[in-house]
Amino acid sequence: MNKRILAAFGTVILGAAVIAGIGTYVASAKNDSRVMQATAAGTMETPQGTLPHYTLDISSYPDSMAGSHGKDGGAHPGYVTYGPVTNFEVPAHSALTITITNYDGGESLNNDFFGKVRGTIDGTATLNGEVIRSISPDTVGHTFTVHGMANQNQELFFSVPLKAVPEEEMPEEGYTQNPQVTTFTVITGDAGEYIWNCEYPCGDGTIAKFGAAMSTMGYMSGHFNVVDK
Ligand SMILES: [Cu+2]
Repeated sequence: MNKRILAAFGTVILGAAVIAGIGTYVASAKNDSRVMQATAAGTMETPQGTLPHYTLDISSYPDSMAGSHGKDGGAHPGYVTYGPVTNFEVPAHSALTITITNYDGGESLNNDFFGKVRGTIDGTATLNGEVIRSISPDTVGHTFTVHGMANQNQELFFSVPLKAVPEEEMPEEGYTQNPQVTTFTVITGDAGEYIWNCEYPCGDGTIAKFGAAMSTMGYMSGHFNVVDK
């Protein structure tokens, strides 16, 4: 094999190893044991018939001062974070409506793939009440992305981009009065343990902005466990 191909091959393998390493790290990190249970909300008509309906209500913030990491912001007051917790437990074979209130600004994804709403009922979400299928990949605050295999034949994938709060709406102190509210519904499937994370590069300058908050459990990632009720 010629040297250049060999080198390119090596880079790909190294990249794959790094990604696999991050995945393994995220899956094994359990430094935040707080878990939010989905709230029961009757039933919902879905393409898969009438299903039990549950809701989750979470937020994303430009720093860790909202209280979810302690009143002084915890170990990393400056880290962007989801809150009030980042570990979720949701019932299997149910319709789950997730509402995420984003108080953070943002910029460009490094992969437009995550600008689209994926894996929700109808492939849609609502943004501040309006139906969307995607947002511009250069106005993304964060994403909420669940992907993974619970075992060989069971996978769960959905990903929803959160619109960034415009720069001029981001106050110097505290949080904007005009957060971006995104709501979407997914069908959970079989019980299994999954991981969610944000796919917007919102960490600091390390690891191509996938370091810091992006690689610390409890900020931009967490557990997403689907359980039999
Ligand atoms: Cu993020």
